[in-house]
Amino acid sequence: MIKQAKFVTSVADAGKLPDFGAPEIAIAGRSNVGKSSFINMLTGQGKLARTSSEPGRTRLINFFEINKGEYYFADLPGYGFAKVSRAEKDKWGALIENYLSKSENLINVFVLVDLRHEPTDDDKLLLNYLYAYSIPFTIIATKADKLSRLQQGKCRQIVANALGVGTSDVIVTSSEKGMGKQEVFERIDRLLETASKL
Ligand SMILES: Nc1nc2c(ncn2[C@@H]2O[C@H](COP(=O)(O)OP(=O)(O)OP(=O)(O)O)[C@@H](O)[C@H]2O)c(=O)[nH]1
Ligand SMILES: [Mg+2]
Repeated sequence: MIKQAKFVTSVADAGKLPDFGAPEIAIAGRSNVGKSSFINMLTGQGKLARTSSEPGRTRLINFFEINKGEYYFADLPGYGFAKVSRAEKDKWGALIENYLSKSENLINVFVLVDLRHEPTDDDKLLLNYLYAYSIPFTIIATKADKLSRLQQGKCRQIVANALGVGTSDVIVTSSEKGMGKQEVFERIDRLLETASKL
């Protein structure tokens, strides 16, 4: 459960990462996949993380404090957006990579993928990176409301196969409908419990 949430700070430079001394969960995924909407759904604050119909809007890492510092969300810039320059892509890529490799408090990366589409090469690149650095992750499929119940099941399997995880490892969500919230909170509780024992 999230009782309190607030925006804390934005970071454009991985050399200036904040250290809150509390567990951090990063929200990663392609541009427009629904990262900011997902944070808004979980916190119950529709306008906490800025969302946009224009892809590629979140260009910074935005940090959100949850439950008065119990843990933090790091909303990462979306990757794989075609309409930005090579230089800008490299800059975002470096920011994300630096964050993932340097963050002291990162306990898990929520990798968001659109349930309707096969994961892209960029998604697989991110997962390979997480495997290589032994960073634990959770696969979250978004925008389930755009599919029928039957299609949701089929697509869940396609996503899981493409990413080399079990079907039950893919949490199906819809920020529009508040779907999957319970499962996500259970996951977060387990992650925090594990982190507290380290
Ligand atoms: N139908 C539906 N639309 C969604 C859902 N989640 C997000 N959207 C829409 O998808 C678009 C992008 O959502 P954002 O939350 O801004 O996506 P983002 O991943 O934060 O995007 P960047 O910050 O640009 O990387 C917006 O128009 C949202 O309203 C969902 O669960 N269902
Ligand atoms: Mg965003």
